[in-house]
Amino acid sequence: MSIEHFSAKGRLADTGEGITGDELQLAARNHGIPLEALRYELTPPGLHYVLVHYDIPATNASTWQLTVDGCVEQPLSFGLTALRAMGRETVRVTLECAGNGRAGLHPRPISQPWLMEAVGTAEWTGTPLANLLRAAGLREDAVDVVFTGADHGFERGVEQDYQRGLTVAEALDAGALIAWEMNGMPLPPQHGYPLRLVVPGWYGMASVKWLRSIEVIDHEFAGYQNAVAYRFRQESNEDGVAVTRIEPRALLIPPGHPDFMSRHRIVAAGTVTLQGRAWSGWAPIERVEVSVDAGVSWQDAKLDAASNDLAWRGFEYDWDARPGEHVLTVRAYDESGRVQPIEAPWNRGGFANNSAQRITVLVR
Ligand SMILES: Nc1nc2c(c(=O)[nH]1)N[C@H]1C(S)=C(S)[C@@H](COP(=O)(O)O)O[C@H]1N2
Ligand SMILES: [Mo]
Repeated sequence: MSIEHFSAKGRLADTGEGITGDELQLAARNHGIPLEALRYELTPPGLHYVLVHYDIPATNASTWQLTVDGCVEQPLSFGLTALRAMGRETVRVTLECAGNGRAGLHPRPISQPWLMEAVGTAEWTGTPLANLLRAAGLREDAVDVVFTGADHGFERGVEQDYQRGLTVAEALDAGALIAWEMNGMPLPPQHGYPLRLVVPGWYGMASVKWLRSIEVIDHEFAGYQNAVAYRFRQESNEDGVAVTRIEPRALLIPPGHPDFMSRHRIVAAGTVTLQGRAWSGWAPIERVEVSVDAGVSWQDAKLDAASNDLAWRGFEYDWDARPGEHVLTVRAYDESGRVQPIEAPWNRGGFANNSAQRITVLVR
């Protein structure tokens, strides 16, 4: 029996097929932000979403080494103390998993079954990646930069360390950080202790956790997570298009109180201040619209002051809630002209499904 036996290829759920045991197993490991925690501008670490492809590796900060080598003038190796001497910045970043929204697609790609909660915002402290690359000195033949984590596993039969590549231009210009702190504390194990990459504006897969190696190569990186996994495709045999930056999305903090099983909301009649947060990895948020009649009519929400361009922005809207059943929905616009769709187009990996959130509310 071979490794491929376990998961030869990605599968789509059959019509009407409920969440499978494999999906439940992933969902129980990889948790989302409880939507009420959108109330915190900075997500408390335990409430930030988590996505780990394999296992959280055993790591040791006191002996940790990060190497920078390949097409560089001077290969370098850093322990944590030496890395801290390379400069320190703190950046507030909203991270979102590229698979967020996957479980809402029809047909449903079988994988981590996110609804819409795979998001969080943290302040990451570390050294700018560009500092390290400049210290090592990029050679003329440098094309891509490959980031390798300490975690190891198998995916569709392919054995691998978790690795992602960026082009040299992306690595220098994206504002990426090699972070050792999250919200002023050492990284928690599940978020990459002791070191991780954070690539602001990009879907989470780019932000390699448990970072142990940065290798500059003279060709396009063809590793599994770039060339096979994170690509927009309609058919499994297509090359597809790389998944990169975060599409705009707005989420409401669900108002009132939930019904335990359905999570439908029960709200007292009167003025209800709806609040939420909106973000985009392409450009700052420009506008958020709210609909309290299932998308028939839309009103502008009031935006909070922007904290910075890389983190979500708060919004609110006063709703005159009348007795009866209502469907609330929101959508975000960014300054690049991107608008959040009511129904995002389908793709086989279930990536970037930013279809507008719908919340059913019973007003009493
Ligand atoms: N080494 C390593 N880095 C990784 C992953 C992983 O499985 N291994 N998962 C990626 C994915 S798909 C996402 S969405 C983010 C999640 O980051 P978080 O768990 O800190 O929210 O980490 C990314 N970095
Ligand atoms: Mo992800």
